[in-house]
Amino acid sequence: MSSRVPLYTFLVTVGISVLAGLLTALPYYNDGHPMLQRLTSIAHFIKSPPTTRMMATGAALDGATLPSSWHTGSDDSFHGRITADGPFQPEKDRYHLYVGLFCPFAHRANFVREWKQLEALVGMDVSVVKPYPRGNDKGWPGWRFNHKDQDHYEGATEDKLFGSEYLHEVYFKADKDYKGKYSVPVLWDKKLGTIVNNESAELLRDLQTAFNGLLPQEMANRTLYPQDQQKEIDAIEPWLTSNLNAGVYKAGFAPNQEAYSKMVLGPFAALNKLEKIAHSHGGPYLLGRDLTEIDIRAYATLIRFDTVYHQHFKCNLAEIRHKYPVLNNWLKHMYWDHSAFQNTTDFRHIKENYTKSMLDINPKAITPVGPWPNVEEGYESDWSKLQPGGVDMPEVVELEKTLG
Ligand SMILES: *[C@@H]1O[C@H](CO)[C@@H](O)[C@H](O)[C@H]1NC(C)=O
Ligand SMILES: *[C@@H]1O[C@H](CO)[C@@H](O)[C@H](O)[C@H]1NC(C)=O
Ligand SMILES: *[C@@H]1O[C@H](CO)[C@@H](O)[C@H](O)[C@H]1NC(C)=O
Ligand SMILES: CC(=O)N[C@H]1CO[C@H](CO)[C@@H](O)[C@@H]1O
Repeated sequence: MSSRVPLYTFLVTVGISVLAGLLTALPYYNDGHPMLQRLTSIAHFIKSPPTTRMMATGAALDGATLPSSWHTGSDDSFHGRITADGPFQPEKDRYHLYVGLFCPFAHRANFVREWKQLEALVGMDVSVVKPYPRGNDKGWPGWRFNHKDQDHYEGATEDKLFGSEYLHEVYFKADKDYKGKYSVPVLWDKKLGTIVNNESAELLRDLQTAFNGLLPQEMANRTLYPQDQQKEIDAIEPWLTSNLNAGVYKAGFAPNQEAYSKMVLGPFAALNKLEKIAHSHGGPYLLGRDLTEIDIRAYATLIRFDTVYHQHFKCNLAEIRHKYPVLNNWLKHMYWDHSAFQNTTDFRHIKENYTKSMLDINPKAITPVGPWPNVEEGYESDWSKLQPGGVDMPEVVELEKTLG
């Protein structure tokens, strides 16, 4: 018995090494087939050093203990928060943001970065992926950076931290066993060498306060979630998210006529309601005198509405500019008079992502030139002169009554 154990161990070790060697080659042949993706994650797991594997289960790393809630769940997402009691502490020059300028969800985090001047004040730089190609229908190999081996795309950047070619390389640096999507935004911690968070709603809320201790008082005072408006913000967010922010995608990606005809109502029911809410508050922001999360969430979808969703996602019951005078007036003001909005808005990235990478929707990948202009000019600062508009289609009006 005692002489067989070493032989047995030897054979098992050789077996595993050969298997690991074979699997190592797999990522390079991965075409996104579910079976290959599983094998690829196994390969990443076997190749990963023990510390990386431990990280995923919440073990100690660099003296910091990562909570198990940080990176968990069936979708493998990251939910870390920057807080003084760690492990992700607010520090200068410690964090880096990855975004795509096309993405309305990444737009939220990038907006806060600009608005709170986190680049200048705490050294939070940004890397920007190209808007296309993303890869096959399973998302492999995913978003690319500007890279010496690739065509340069204006407004995209290199991976400023690692010089990666693909965003998936960043995800695998955080977790070699990563099985989720390679989505933006991603907040990276240079000190612990891992992803803090990739959830845009959490980043929108957290980034606006996370670094307040390091900011000048005037900047620290800026909040998108003011105490006296939290109740109203919390009441609006669920229907706004589901019917508008995600609603345009539900219409655009509807698999058949029946689903589309139903889903196209949601965005307009939400816009009808938002138009009235904005009007009742009297401007200049959607909820009155202060900029709030609702402005950021609405902006990210509305700035893409006439330019993309109206034609590409067939959300064509109305354009913002023709049927929603209050929202259109607000949108002009946000875009033309607030550089944190304008600086984070790039219409070429936006239009080309949708129209050049979704070949089932737009097989010839021809990008429509209009509408002209992308955003109208001429803000009316006296909101009492505005009459709220909307879509009066009976099905939309019925749905609107059920929101909130
Ligand atoms: C965060 O990552 C998970 C796993 O890939 C993904 O399902 C989720 O959609 C991501 N969040 C965002 C906002 O992209
Ligand atoms: C910041 O907010 C506090 C509390 O509202 C206020 O007292 C203070 O004057 C503000 N500081 C600046 C610089 O805006
Ligand atoms: C927007 O970009 C301009 C030009 O680069 C810059 O001067 C301005 O400070 C930026 N705005 C914000 C809010 O960062
Ligand atoms: C924000 C957004 O809609 N991004 C899209 C860009 O294009 C890819 C397809 O290649 C979509 O999957 C993304 O959702």
